[in-house]
Amino acid sequence: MSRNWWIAAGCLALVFFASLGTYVYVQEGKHPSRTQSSSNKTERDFEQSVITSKTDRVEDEPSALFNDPAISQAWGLKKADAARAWSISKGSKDIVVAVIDTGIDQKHEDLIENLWINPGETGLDANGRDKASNGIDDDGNGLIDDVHGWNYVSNNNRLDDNHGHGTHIAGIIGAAAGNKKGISGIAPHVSLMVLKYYDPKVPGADNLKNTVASIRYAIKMGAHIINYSGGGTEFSQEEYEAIAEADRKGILFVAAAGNERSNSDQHHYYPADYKLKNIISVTAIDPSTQVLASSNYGVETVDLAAPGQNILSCLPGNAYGYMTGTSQATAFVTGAAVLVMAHKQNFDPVDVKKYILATGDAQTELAAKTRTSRKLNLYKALTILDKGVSASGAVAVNTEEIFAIDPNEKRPRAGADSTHEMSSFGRSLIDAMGAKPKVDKLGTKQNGNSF
Ligand SMILES: [Ca+2]
Ligand SMILES: [Ca+2]
Ligand SMILES: [Ca+2]
Repeated sequence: MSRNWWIAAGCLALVFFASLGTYVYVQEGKHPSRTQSSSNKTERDFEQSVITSKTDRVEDEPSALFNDPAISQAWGLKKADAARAWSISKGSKDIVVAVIDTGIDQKHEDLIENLWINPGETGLDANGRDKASNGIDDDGNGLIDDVHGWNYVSNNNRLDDNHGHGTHIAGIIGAAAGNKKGISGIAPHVSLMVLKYYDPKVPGADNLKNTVASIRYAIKMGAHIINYSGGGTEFSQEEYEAIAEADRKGILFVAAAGNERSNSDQHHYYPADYKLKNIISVTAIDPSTQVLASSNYGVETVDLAAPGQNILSCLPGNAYGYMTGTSQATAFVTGAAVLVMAHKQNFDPVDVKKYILATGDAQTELAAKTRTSRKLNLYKALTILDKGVSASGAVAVNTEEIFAIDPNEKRPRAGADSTHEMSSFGRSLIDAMGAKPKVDKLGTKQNGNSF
């Protein structure tokens, strides 16, 4: 072999590896976004909520109900009538919510007491060592020391949140109340199972595959509700089947409608748009009940609206801050589902879904944006339940009962501003309820924007 041949071969190899290096670098630098490529069927991404401000302290404004200093800054809690709801239910540690997201700050002062604890990885093993850290898969589920959940990005039990999104979502659902720290979650009594499918520091991970694995874990390990504040435009048979399995196991799946600024009836967004009866698709509203310009909408595909603009919640490092998007709205509805499930045990997820949708406040602003024309109302979800549902969880035979107005609420006076009221349901909700309520029973009194 001639010397020239070796030189030529060496140059060729150099060019090849240099190109490969550039390719790998570009792949690693690429932020996963389903909008960039419709040909990549493996993409799932958390909603791009933006931290609009961040602080390690929160203003000291004690609440009459809870002593959490920042509670009065939470417009969404007021909008959803949380204070009155909490007089009925604050949730239950028995309700396990799987938060499939970017991880969590496990040491956050307002979250640490509400982390789910895997009973099979807790306590002492035969050698007197802590099962949570003994390096052994004590419960035989194939994962070592999965005490609070699992990191499917790095395939270990380290759940650190390198983005902030997952910690923020967890706080909205279940930050501790009455601890003189931070905020209160919608369901301050809850167990948060943490399943990490995305990490900005680990590029190239298969978000969809990690999502499906997370859903499977939640099913296997006994979650009651799955919160998924993310999605993508590609249908995935594996993801669909995992959520269908969750449905068969009685697990509610609350999904973000997405921040694509688009009509989901025309441009589907998954998993929110899978036609499965255990999924609630949630869009986001601002304090004036307008759906955010960034939020997806759809009178066929988006079920309900909930607060999603400038929502105060937890951030990594014992911090707090504001984020905006359908992710935040989704967490509100998940919190509501915890309250309903804790208040009425043995409820199946489809019942919980029906009640949360049916008891929302009907608003004209939402008629062209959602299936129900409604926004979340925590208090009504709990009080109307009391009137129409038996302790066994059987749904009231008379659906009018479900829609009945809370007798403690004042009706709007004649001549009062009623522009925010809806006089009838959208047809699709009636279909969803499986019965046709009388329209004249449905005039729902609104406090609207008076908070
Ligand atoms: Ca294990
Ligand atoms: Ca162990
Ligand atoms: Ca708190």
